[in-house]
Amino acid sequence: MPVQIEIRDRIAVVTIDNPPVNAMSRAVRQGLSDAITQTEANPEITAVVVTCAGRTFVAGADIREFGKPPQEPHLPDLLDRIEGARKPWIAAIHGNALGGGLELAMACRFRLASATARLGLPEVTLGLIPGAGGTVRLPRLVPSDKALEMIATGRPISANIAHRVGLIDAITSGDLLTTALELAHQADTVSPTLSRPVRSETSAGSLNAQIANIQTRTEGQAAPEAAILALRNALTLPPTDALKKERDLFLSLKDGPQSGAMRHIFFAERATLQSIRETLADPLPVQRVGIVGGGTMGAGIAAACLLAGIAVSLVERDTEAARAGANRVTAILDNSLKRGKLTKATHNERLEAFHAGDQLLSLADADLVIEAVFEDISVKKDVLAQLDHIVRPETVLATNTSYLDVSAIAASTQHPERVIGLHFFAPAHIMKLLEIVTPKGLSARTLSTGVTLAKQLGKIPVLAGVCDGFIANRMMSAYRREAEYMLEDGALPWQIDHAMESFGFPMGLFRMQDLAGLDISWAMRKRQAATRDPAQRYVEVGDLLCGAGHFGRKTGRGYYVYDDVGTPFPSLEAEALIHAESARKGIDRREISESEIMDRLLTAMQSEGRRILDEGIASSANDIDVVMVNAFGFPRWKGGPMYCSASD
Ligand code: T1G
Repeated sequence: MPVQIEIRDRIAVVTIDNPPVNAMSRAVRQGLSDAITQTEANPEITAVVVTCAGRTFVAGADIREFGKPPQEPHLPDLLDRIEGARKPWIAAIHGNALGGGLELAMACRFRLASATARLGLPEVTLGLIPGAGGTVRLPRLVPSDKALEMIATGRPISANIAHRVGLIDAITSGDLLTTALELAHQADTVSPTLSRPVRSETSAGSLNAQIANIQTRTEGQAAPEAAILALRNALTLPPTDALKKERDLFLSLKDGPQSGAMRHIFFAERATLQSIRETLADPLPVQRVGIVGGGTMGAGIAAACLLAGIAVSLVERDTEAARAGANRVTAILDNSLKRGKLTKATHNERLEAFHAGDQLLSLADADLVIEAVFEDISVKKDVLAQLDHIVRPETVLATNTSYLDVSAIAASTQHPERVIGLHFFAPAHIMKLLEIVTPKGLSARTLSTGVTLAKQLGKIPVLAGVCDGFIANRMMSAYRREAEYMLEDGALPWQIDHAMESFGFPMGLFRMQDLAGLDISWAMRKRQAATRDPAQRYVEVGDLLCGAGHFGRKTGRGYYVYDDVGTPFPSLEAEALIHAESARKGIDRREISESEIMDRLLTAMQSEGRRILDEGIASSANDIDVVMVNAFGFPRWKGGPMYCSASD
């Protein structure tokens, strides 16, 4: 039974036990319904404490039920019964109280949380809004600007902040249930949430400014707009009217395309290891990671490991480079401290676990070493050849290459079975995607160690076979090629970028290339020149820009020109060059609509995605969607290129 009742000293303790996250499934809702009936009918009981077994309070409705017709008892009705119960309910929260879980807690008379608990309404990240009273109860407990932020962004808050703003009534560092039982007798003194007035500290002006900011940042997304409307209703309408409108908004979003797409990505991000779950061997425990190369990537990877509590030894070619690398790493940790992501004590502890130097020998005791040196296969092979003689036989050797042949790199070492590709995305301590590239001969233990490290770092691991660009950069090359064809056919960079940004990409392709540096893809094209199919159409615009020294933002000029604060403006020189290339190739330029631009880009992504699947480079179409959403900002509310084609 997912809901148990136990009576202690006239207090009913209702425990929800539905692993792994105590999702509010139908069985749990039925169990709670029975608990309400029983506790109300028992004259011995004076109050009820609702708590959860396992690692967390209720983490929300059971998202897996959303694709099916809603089943009774419906959560809103259940929570109304709890709020109206004669015996006051007390929520004892640990772990995460999210979505329907926080809504349950807000329907209770009193909320107690452990100091490490987190509370939030993340429904917008699933293309939804709270559907069980969350938008109506929250502004009665916290100021409306905090309510708006929580509902419209989905970002959870800590127990400390929740206590400070009034979302919870008490925090405990002691035993949660014991404290809840002690406080249960106070619960009767607190009025039911819906009977309270909305908190009105926030002025209409600042709320409207906050709303405008949210609308700008979430343009094209239905859920944040609905969240704003639901909150406005909560602030202006009687609770019962606001609740009805909230439920209608929730149901319309739940059956809408954007929520379907976002739920697809939610589960796809958690299923990327589906194909190897049964075959994962015991991983090598990773307590200390060695990193060779302290540039942007090496330092970012070092910071990611330190932030995850893993000790790091970073090695550069000389002391000056080692110091520069160390400074990059400490700057990231200092920023995490400043942003409250680290306490001072943890910050110091992480710095103590970090060493930088110029001796590869210092990596002798590393459990896993990642090379993040210059993207040249001979340089990488040389580093791994030296490490072969320095590290322990079982130590895993990883390359961070973004497109080079990992099998060839592995084959150049004495123990290829322990070599793996770990392709991080810049900035490595922030980007969640990690491509795990699996060369020939990889041992099960090496793969399992790489996967376990990815999870320790809080990354989304996606398995990729060895090919030029693995999944991410190969997909990018495909739609970049199509975009460049359109430049010759009649479109201009800013038109293509606008089409992509209107579709939902945070930044268009040409602006992104200018930002990354046009010389990076130029180097790749020069490397591929010898093996390029001469029959394949080739666009020289990028090469000509680079040939003129225009590498994008870093040189002040690329497809765009940049003012001294980095604002991009269409480059007339690039436009003239594009027109000249069309003329040189005898192409009659024509208008290309934004819908055609997106159709051609999506088709290029889908065709390359199907080739990647046919070649076994990706395990599933879902993995390709996860890569595109997490590497290049494909809009989550569109689900990814493969999802788009499936739902067309
Ligand atoms: N429903 C069903 N399954 C869920 C789930 C949920 N809400 N949350 C997690 N899982 C599964 C997940 O798929 C995975 O399954 C396993 O649990 C562990 O998850 C009515 C309408 C809670 C922070 O959006 O954010 O309430 O892969 O790997 O890293 O108004 O899970 O093992 O088979 O993520 O420790 C609102 C979603 C729902 C929270 C834990 N709630 N979950 O992270 O574990 S809508 C959410 C999370 C709602 C109400 C509305 C995270 C987590 P498997 P995990 P984790």
